[in-house]
Amino acid sequence: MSTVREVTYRLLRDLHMTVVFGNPGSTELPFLRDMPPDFKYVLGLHERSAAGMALGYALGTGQATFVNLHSIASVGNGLSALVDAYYIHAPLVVTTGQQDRRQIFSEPFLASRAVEVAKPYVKWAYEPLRAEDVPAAIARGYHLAMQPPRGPVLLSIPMDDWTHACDPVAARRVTQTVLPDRTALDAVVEALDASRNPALVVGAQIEEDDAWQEAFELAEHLDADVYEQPLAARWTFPRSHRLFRGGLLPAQQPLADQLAHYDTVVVLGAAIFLYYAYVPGVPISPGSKLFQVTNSPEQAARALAGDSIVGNLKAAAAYLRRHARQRHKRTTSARTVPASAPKPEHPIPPAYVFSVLNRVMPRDAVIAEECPSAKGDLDRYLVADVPGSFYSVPNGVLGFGLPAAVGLQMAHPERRVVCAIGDGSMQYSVQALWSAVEQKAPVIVIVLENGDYSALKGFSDFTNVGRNVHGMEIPGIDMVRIAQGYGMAAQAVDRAEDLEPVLSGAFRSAEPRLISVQVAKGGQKCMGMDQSVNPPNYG
Ligand SMILES: Cc1ncc(C[n+]2csc(CCOP(=O)(O)OP(=O)(O)O)c2C)c(N)n1
Repeated sequence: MSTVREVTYRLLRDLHMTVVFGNPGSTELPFLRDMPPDFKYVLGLHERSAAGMALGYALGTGQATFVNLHSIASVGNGLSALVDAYYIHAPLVVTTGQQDRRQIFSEPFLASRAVEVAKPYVKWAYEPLRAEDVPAAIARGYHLAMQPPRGPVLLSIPMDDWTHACDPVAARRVTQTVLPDRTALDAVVEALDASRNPALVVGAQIEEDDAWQEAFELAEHLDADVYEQPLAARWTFPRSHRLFRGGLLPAQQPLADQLAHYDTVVVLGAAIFLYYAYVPGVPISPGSKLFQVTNSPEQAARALAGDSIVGNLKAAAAYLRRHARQRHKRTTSARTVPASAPKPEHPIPPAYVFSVLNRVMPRDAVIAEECPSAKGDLDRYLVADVPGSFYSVPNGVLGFGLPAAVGLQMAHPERRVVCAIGDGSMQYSVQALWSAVEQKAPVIVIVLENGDYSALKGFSDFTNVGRNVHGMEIPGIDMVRIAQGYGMAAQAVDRAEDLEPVLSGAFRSAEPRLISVQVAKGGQKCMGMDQSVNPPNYG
């Protein structure tokens, strides 16, 4: 009879989870020993980086990714990656070692309560009651992780389980497409047919449900203006398209004002709505009919307004396109990058960095973004028109960008991944630089070095907290030497005229590279908002 370990490796192979991202400890060694040669182990030097790379890999491949973390450190160090995976709907099957069952009662060294800690941020957290249930639990976790809304699951596995005898577990097929209610969609069709000026809001789930083409065709069929959800974790509509109107602001009244002009608004695959700073108001103005199509029953239940339809985005968008009346094409011209190109000043404005990057990067480049105060500049100057081009922090927890970029690059060897990241953000998962080198993942890391936490200063200004706050400066970090210390080629740029040749050189090279650009401090606006939107006063 086979062992739990043997059955598990067979199952992982059958489920196509042969890349294992992890950081090992004594409680994981009985699983990790003698890994079959068709498996690949990707070492992260910290659980945040290991799980964060897995997250990028899962998003890039669209498949569940297997993660093996250490004991309670899985949720101690790795929890923020699980939080990211939960909010961005990344299918991760995370396993973590537990102490030996025969002594667990006495709470030995490395006893783990990971299951209890992880629960709010995973779709399922479980420690099997019997060793021989481990492979079946992994299969169950896989199917749950892959079922939209996708997300992480966590399994805690006692270290003595792997040698137990165990029956084989078949990799069953479980469907993942839940069709939306047609009668409910007919109500949306009716509203669209009666509408004078409809708008669509596109959200991250469009990529999750492989609905990019259907959403695009629906927008053209309706000739509707298209907005990106606030603080989009994924861009899901061609940025240069004539119907594209940019992102929604992440606060109640300003967002409602942006959409007030439309009599019908259909949100495809996003929350209603994702806010940041509290600005009192209404979710949607009384003159606009609001609908949401979402693959998440939970998101539908908590929407602040509108009628929600739960189900697959691809099917819903195709249905709406087939049944709603086609509208005449207005004469709107293609959206272009702002005509006034930013000037090459000193220190270099972030807007200038992104205008140059947009000029030199391949049109199918993948962007992993984590540059809080320069987010607006990136949004204005980078054009991405193909699916799977953009990923950003899903719930405000920094440390997402760099490991996600490495995982995305591993998933897309034929595309080039650029990580645009703040010098502060970089520190939360900096070890992923080493993994990029080890994996020969040619990610280009552009650090926006401004020596402070500009975004927090911007938030302080916006909310009238003022600037008398400790902990806002981070001088003296040498990103080039840190990258070189991890074995990555790196260079600094502090003159605007050097930027283009250095960036072009990075794209020509087939190696990972870090470019640290001395940029002007940001903080003029808070996620695109200034005092004109009536912010709260915490001063
Ligand atoms: C894990 C984590 N810790 C702290 C914060 C709070 N925070 C939000 S923005 C920010 C500043 C980030 O600095 P940097 O990456 O240099 O970007 P900048 O604000 O300068 O644009 C911080 C610390 C956070 N969001 N996540």
